[in-house]
Amino acid sequence: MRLSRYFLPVLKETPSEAQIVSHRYMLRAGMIKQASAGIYSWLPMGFKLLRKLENIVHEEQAKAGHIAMQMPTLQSADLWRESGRYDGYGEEMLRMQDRHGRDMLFSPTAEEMFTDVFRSHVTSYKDLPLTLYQIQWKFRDEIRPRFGVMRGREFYMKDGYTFDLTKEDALHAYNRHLVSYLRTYERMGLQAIPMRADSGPIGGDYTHEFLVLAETGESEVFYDSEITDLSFGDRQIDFDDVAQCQAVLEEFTSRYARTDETHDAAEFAKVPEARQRTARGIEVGQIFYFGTQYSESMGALVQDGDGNKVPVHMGSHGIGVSRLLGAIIEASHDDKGIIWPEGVTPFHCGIVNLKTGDEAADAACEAIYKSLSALGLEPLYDDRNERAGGKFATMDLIGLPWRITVGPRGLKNGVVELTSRRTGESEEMPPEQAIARIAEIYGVIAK
Ligand code: 5CA
Repeated sequence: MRLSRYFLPVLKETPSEAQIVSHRYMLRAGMIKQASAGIYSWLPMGFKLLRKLENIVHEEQAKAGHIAMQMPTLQSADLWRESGRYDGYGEEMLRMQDRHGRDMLFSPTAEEMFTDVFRSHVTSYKDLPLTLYQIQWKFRDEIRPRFGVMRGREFYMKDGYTFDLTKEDALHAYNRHLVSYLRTYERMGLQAIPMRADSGPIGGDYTHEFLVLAETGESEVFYDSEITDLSFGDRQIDFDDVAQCQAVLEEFTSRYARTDETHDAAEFAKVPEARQRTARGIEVGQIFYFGTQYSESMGALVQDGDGNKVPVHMGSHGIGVSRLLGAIIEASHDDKGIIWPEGVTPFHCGIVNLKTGDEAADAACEAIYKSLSALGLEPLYDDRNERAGGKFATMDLIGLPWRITVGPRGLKNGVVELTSRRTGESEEMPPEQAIARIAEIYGVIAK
């Protein structure tokens, strides 16, 4: 993409309504624009990033054997009356009527819709296990939307629903989700710690929230510092292997890690004092096994091996996709702007032309741009006729991890400059070498 032809409405001033760094940078970098409280228009770069995160989620879900589909955002109230949740959901549910006076709502989550699809089409245990999921806009009329996409009213969520014959199978589905989520967050450059969560009125021990540590997080968290040494890395997982998934779950959940909702001071005191940590965290996902609550109230029954009709065991598993963008920025920025991890960056590499109009500089930038594009990478070429300082400030703000700077003086010596956004370190080298380095970083073969 050539910046002169892109739509990147960068703001010079820091918007006064933004209280936290991710909100400020998302507005300043032209990623989002508030449409009304807690509702945002996703401008091209924000939209591109949302798609990147969504793709990572889809890829990791596919590896775990989960099946994508899509539900409508507007749903009939009748289904929610069946499950008993329509009246109880309260003011967070946005309710409306259609022209025939029928009660409708904008989906805040989708247990009912998925249970309804399931009961309409699945009748036998032979079709289990089954995990269906979607990535779809949700609406919750939050009383205090704030911090930009962190606590929106409209937000983008991956929500998955598991259907199993037995509790044991359903717990494997739970473990599988935990493992798959760990991989998903790591690919986004995040450490998200599974913490014992509050299961609310339904009860049970089987719910974890995933929290990214950040000063601006909304939850207070308590944990054993050993947890932050764990990393999933590139280990190979067979998602059908019950013992393997269970072992990963135990590895990542056996140490003390809880939010203020489930914090138990007496238990925490058992952690050696030097390892006790109190911090703040951003909740980027939750997994939940809830048994047969919905399948019983909505009649989602299957025939078991003995010919009896039994309610299926269910779980629901969510990732806050739009919130994740804010969380990544909170975890990865400096005072000049965002620093995208390579796995999610909107463009792989920036190209800054220090002297647009200079024949040699224009030609060199053009050649680098074409070579990177030919490798299947997406460079962002700042070809505007602007001061170098302004170009650098924009690149730093939007946070591309790598930048190639091209100017007439360097070209006389046959070199361009390759700069890491994270370390700020620059190195001079011939253009071909800079291209090869970028190709290597992103794991493509430079021709
Ligand atoms: N049905 C279950 C799981 S599928 C569910 O709705 N879980 S949830 O309420 O925990 O939401 C899942 C994730 O969505 C949360 O972990 C959080 O990351 C994100 N989320 C929830 N509310 C908001 C909001 N108002 N703004 C942005 N993200 C949100």
